[in-house]
Amino acid sequence: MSMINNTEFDSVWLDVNLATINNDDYGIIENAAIAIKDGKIAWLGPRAKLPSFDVLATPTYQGKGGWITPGLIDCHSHLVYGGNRASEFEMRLEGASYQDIANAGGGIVSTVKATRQADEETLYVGAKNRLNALMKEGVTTVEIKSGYGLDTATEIKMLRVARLLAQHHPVDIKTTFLGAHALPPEFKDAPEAYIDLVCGEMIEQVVAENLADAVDAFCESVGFSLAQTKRVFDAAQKHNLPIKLHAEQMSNLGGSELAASYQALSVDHIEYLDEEGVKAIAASGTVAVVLPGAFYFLRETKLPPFDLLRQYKVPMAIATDSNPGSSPLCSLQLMLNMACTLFRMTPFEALAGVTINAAKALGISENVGSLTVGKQADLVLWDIEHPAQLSYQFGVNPCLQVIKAGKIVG
Ligand code: DI6
Ligand code: FE
Repeated sequence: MSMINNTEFDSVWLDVNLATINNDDYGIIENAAIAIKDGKIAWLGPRAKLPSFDVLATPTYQGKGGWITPGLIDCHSHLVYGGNRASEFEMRLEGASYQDIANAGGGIVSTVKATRQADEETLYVGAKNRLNALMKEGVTTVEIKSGYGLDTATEIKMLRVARLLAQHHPVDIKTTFLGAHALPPEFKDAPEAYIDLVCGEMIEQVVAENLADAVDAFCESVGFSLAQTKRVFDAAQKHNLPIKLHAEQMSNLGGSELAASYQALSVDHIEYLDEEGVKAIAASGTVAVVLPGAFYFLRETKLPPFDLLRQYKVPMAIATDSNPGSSPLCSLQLMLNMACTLFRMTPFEALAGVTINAAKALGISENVGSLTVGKQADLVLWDIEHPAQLSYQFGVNPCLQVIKAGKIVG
């Protein structure tokens, strides 16, 4: 606990317990208080040590013995898209695989068609509903990728919608340019020419309008090769954008090692990551983002290499991957539960995975992701008796209050 040099606070929460997520554990402070000034955490610690402040002038809230955690961070989503893929879901239940459908011209490409057709308003309304579902569960920061446009105009349209969502909601949105998500039909036999477009006109326009905070690619047999992915990374580097990668989801192409050599913020999915890959991302400080929703929805059976990730002390984050094809869901609380039930992560690993490590995966851990004096006051007050409860139960939303940059927003 520490203290800023004056005791003028904008607001104070009393009668709370804190899970600060600052250490290798929950960082629990029971019978605590937390004070906010200028949208930042100004003081936190045991209630008995709270400095005296002007009680009459300062809004003071009673947490009634609830728990405050950092605001949750969904560090990998595809919230903006047109249409839905329920019919493909039916096809998969009749025996077709995700790859079969993609190879037959469905999959990502079918969402591309719907996204190209949708106007900005339609995309905005669809994404807003999904964003609101996340926010109701205590999410205060969301990453949103493009990648269902696959032409310059539609990629730009998606990213503009993502930026617009941020303007109208009390949430921070980090945008990621994912032009190299799939090969669009018009480039069916010309993948290199498509990569030329991604690395040229597309990224240039995205950068010119300041629409992306990072660049991502899908390195996979149904996506792009290692060499093509490298070209995208070089373009990102040229424009000073950090990189992320969909890697080792269905096979091991060595994408994670390549990403590590570019100091990637994160590699995501990683079911097929091997020890060499784990060593590489450990050395580069890259976060392993695991996506239990996609694992569940595609009925995968191969688990990401958790023992190796732990052994090499790779930070692990968890996200929804919310998208119409492989993870059509908008609940980070469900991801906490699935991370534990399907991935056997501990409830603490799960909570760190949607707070401090998710912040690292977005390059914003200096500012959010833990309860730390000086960080932005993104907080959630929960009606729970212990933070493990956030992973344990699902379907009863225990979120009592959401505080974004010091303001109560939900
Ligand atoms: N991996 C995924 O799981 C999503 N994208 C990706 O690169 C799936 C996207 C989709 O099927 O629409
Ligand atoms: Fe994804």
